[in-house]
Amino acid sequence: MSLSPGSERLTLHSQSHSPYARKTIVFAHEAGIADRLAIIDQETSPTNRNPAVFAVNPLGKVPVLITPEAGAIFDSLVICDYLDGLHGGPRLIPSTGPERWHALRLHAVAQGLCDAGIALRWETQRRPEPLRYPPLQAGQTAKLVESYDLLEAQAPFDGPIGIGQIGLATALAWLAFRVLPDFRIGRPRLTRWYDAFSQRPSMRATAYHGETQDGPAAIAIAG
Ligand SMILES: N[C@@H](CCC(=O)N[C@@H](CS)C(=O)NCC(=O)O)C(=O)O
Repeated sequence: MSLSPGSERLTLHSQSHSPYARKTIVFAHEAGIADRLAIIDQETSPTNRNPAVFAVNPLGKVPVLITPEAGAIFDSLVICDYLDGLHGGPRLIPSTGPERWHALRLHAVAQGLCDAGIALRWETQRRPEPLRYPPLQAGQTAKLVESYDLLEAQAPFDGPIGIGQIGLATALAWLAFRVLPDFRIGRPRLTRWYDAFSQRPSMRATAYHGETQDGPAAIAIAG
């Protein structure tokens, strides 16, 4: 495929089961520039070092976008912000006004859902069983449930599609994919919105697959 000057492909270090990575790819689809991304799938875990990812991000996390003018950029919101400057359509991250703060706040809740969901998975599945701490599991679950309730009551679902909705849809899809606490029960408004958003071509083209690859559980509890 030949691309016009200034439209060279950009390498995205990604992961087929990362909600943060999927957000950036759905964002590119919604911006009409998905063909600009050359996606490289990476496995990452804090217990299983991936040197190729550490070479571009000292945090060892994906997504990372390699840009011609600024080198490797992360995290997912920064990548979305960069991608938003590559297309001529309406901004998906509003640049001013209340729309900006509503969109970024919704994005922040979505980001927090992913963070809490990952922390919960550590406490329920990923950490060796003797090292799990039930109060932490309960605390992370509470963050998910409180956020679902807030979204059901208040989320602004009727505006134009942007970073908030993209982040939320990819977060909820990941929570369902990992069978974490169900956001659907008792939340018809959130469920209706999610089911409709999930039918968008950007979501249908980017379904999650794959398993987390943690390192061997090397620690044994003494005693
Ligand atoms: N705040 C980051 C989070 C990125 C992140 O946690 N990515 C996970 C994959 S879902 C990762 O690479 N984790 C590896 C690690 O924690 O070492 C973002 O929004 O991009």
